[in-house]
Amino acid sequence: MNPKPPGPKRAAIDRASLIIDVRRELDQPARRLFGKRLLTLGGLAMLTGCSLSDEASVETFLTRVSRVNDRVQGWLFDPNRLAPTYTEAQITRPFPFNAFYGIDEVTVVNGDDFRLKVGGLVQDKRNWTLDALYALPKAEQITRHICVEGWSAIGRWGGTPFAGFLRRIGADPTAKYVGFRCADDYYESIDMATALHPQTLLTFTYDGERLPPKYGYPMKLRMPTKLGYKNPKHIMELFVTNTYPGGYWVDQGYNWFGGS
Ligand SMILES: Nc1nc2c(c(=O)[nH]1)N[C@H]1C(S)=C(S)[C@@H](COP(=O)(O)O)O[C@H]1N2
Ligand SMILES: [Mo]
Repeated sequence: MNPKPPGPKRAAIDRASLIIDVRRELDQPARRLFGKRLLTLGGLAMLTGCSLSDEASVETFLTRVSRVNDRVQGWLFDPNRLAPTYTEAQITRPFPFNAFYGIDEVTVVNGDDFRLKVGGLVQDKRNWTLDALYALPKAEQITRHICVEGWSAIGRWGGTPFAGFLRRIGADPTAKYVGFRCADDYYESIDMATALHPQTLLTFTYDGERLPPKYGYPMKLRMPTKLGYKNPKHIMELFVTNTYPGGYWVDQGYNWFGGS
């Protein structure tokens, strides 16, 4: 965490004053775009590589925030820029499991009679069997998943580009949101620009194998431009809408844009 930037010394890291400092930093004119879409502290800590539990100074954290801001806002907030991809050797093994419940309570969906429901502002509302989904054009990527709880991990997901799927069902691309309902009562929603982002994949495999229950069988929407909680697992239903659908964590106070 060197070199030491100038500025008054501050003692222990205090969450409240950190937030105030980050806000002040982001209020500067050059930071405005980023400020509007303020990341949570957890997300910022992850992206800066600073652990706020160590002795790192507030000043250094803020310097990193500004740097990350310039480097990251491109791919995190610009629908045309790409998130970094990684090599096979960089994959985190084992990839962590996370949900709002423990791993022994993972939802197991029966694939045989599974049908993905599609609704809202789409022309073709037919349900999809897994075989029909597996027959769609394929794409795979190795990207970093960042969880606001303070960990990140690199994984390899395979599936079909979501933009192509939305085109196929005749989704209205001028609609504001795509919402998701999951088998475990989780729900999420994303903005249309992210839904159409080239790296947004509807995924059916993890590391070359069928997605196991813990990682979201039968499918997970994988968006390397969004933090972990925006990436719904166990998707049962999706819909296109102009009515803000919210999300499981967002409705408990997390930032919806969810670059955070
Ligand atoms: N259906 C569902 N999707 C979910 C969650 C969940 O609890 N249920 N948790 C989210 C969070 S906070 C994270 S970090 C990732 C974890 O995905 P993983 O188990 O594949 O690591 O799933 C996201 N999607
Ligand atoms: Mo998460």
